[in-house]
Amino acid sequence: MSAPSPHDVERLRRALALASKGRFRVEPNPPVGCVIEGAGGVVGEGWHDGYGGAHAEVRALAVAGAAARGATAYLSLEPCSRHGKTPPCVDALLAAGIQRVVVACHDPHPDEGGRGRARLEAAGVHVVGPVLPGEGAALLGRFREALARPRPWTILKWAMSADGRAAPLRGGGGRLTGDRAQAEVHELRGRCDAVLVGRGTLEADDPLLTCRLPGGPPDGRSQPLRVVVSRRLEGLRGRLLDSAGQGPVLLAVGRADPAEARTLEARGLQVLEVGPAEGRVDLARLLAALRERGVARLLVEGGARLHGALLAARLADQVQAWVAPLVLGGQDAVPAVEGSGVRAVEGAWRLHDPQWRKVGDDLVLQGFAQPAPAELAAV
Ligand code: AOF
Ligand code: ZN
Repeated sequence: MSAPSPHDVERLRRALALASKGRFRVEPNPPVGCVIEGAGGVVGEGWHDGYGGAHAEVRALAVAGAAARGATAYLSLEPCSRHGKTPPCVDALLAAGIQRVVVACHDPHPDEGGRGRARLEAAGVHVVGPVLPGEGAALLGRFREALARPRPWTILKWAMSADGRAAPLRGGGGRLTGDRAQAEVHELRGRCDAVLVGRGTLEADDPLLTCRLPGGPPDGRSQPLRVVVSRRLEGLRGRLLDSAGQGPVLLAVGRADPAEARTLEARGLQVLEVGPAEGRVDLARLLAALRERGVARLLVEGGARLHGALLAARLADQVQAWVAPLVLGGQDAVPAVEGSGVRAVEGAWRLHDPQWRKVGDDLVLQGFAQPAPAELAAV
């Protein structure tokens, strides 16, 4: 019995709904959902809930336990067959004794190409699908686009007062959000391959940019590569530059004086010359260089000018904006985003699929900085 039934389609739609719970948490990975159903009904559900974390199948199988033996797995995406940051889901499905797998769509990753399906079938598992290729692929547009781009998935994160200010004075930092917000930001750092700030933020906030959750980064991940972007190396200082022992630090500059670079490298810091564009660091080249170094997910933590420049250059993919219940006011307060901005509301950079959440006393707004590829096609 392997043809899809209306019941199969219903379960797959549930897997697709579960997949979307991973939105904003897994990109550039695809969001994936899984439902496991035995003879008596659903025994486990799961979704990919964090970049670098367990895949949907593994989480659903953990809920199902022994009840997965002989059961059907409904997947929004064909299961992976290769070792990435986690072991192949095909192995987990086989080890659990799953007998039938129903998939919504293929995995467009060039290293997959139907291998997951072939391995399952070779082991005697019935594989059905792709049953909902259109609905499944609609969830994958951003993943497919990110695969094809020579830069990381780039998340801009800022915190601001209720009146949209990031700091009361230029060069004067200070934390606006509460402890729960802070913990979420540390988790986000731990789920990114690199964290980037501009020189101004280094000087104003003196950040360490490490993930300081009690157990360290989640899922046994390493500390992110911490990156400072500046026109020049001269005069760069701060706790970050003394913290190479806590994780890698990269100083990305337009031009690097060779003697200065050697001194900094002797302190365990990495130096990267990116080359200037009109007197500033070429941000597209910086992001491409980070991608070449294996950075697939990048968090940008300011400052306001860097955020403005990345938005204007369409180099941002996701925005996470925290709003604290504070008012800073004043002419000299620093806005969350600077740069040349837009001339009229009609030209504003829209955040797509916006999601608002309350975290402690703070609000967090997340959205995608670019329209979904399907929306683009419809234009
Ligand atoms: C699955 N289930 O839940 C997801 C899959 O880097 P990794 O190890 O997280 O692997 C990411 C790749 O795995 C991604 O490129 C895509 O091909 C697949 N995504 N596969 O079986 C999941 N998220
Ligand atoms: Zn997998």
